[in-house]
Amino acid sequence: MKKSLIVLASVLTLGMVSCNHADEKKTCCSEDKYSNISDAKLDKLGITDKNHLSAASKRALDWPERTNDWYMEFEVFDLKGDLAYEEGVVRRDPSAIIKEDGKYFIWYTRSTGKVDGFAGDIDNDKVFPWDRCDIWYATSDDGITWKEEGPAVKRGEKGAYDDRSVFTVEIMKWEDKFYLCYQTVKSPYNVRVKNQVGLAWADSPRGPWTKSKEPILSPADNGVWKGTTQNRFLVEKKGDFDSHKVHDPCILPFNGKFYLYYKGEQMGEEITWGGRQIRHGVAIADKPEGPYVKSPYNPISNSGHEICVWKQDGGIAALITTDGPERNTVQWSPDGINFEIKAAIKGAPHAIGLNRTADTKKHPTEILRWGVTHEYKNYNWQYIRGFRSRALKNHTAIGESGSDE
Ligand code: AAL
Repeated sequence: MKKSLIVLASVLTLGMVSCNHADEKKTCCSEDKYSNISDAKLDKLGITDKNHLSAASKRALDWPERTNDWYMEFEVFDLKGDLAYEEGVVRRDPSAIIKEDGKYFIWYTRSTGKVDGFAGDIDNDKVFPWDRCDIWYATSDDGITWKEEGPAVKRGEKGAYDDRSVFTVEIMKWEDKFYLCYQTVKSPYNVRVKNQVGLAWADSPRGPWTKSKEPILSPADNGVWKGTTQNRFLVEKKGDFDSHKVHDPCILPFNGKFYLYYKGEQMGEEITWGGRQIRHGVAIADKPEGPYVKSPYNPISNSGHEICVWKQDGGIAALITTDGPERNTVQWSPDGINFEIKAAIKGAPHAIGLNRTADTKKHPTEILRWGVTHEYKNYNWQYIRGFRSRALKNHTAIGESGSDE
């Protein structure tokens, strides 16, 4: 009996010893990667004791080295003329700004009338602010006072893929031709309706515009709804990140091809630890009119909302706003596909229309120094506003020396 107790005790002790060793080893090895931190890095991050690193300090040590070249802060302001706020009219989701014959041009979503929602008669009601819209355009001499010029692209005939609404437009100029890409919805506009992307082209920014006979981009078809109730959260299978809607299209000529960036909405969308499950994708074509082939690397973002992309330093830069854990970051990729975070910002205006006339060689965020955005007065009425941004290098008090750019 005594003997067996001794054996048991030794087994337990040995076990404890080996457990302790395992624990020690675990602690020692996970700390290993932080053991060679330079004093300069500790000093920069303000870390008190490298032998007692908090989880947050470890994350800070894991961050890649970054300059503050991509950091900026924004302010928004009212525009004048026809784009000043007007109750009863929805003007939203403006395109980028281009300059032709000495005038700035923008295109945008326009509709009138209040929002009824989905509870009533969807065949006659207006279900969203962007329902029953056409694409209009406006011009300006100074980017502040705008003249509304009229419709550019209207909804299609009954039965066409764009018969219910055309909205959220972007502009591209390529070899003296102008291309508008935009979202389309076909009636009936219920909560499960798929949204597609259409394209129109013209020889002048004032039109006339020729529309593509078919959409140039459609949602993935590998999601399966559960039942027939109009509920977009009920699914048998969610499918790809863009199984429900392809939105916010923007085409950039890049590396001899045409990169169509877009926002995907997924069937059975969830609220995650970063908010709405929204991600971006890209589809690539040899010609502006397509055919566009979705990249096998999609989704190329894990966050974001309206697409805001531009060519920068030989690659593509993106402003990621609104949804997801990486919202409010500026990102850049050398190949238009693999994006890394360059800056985390306080927030940014939504649905930005970039200033495509900017000299992007001046600064990585020069294209965002000014532009257009939209704002909700309330759910019925949205209007287009201007924004400015500034790069920020110092945080100084009034009268303190040191200045911002
Ligand atoms: C926008 C865009 C798309 C959505 C809606 C209108 O800002 O993301 O266009 O459909 O909101």
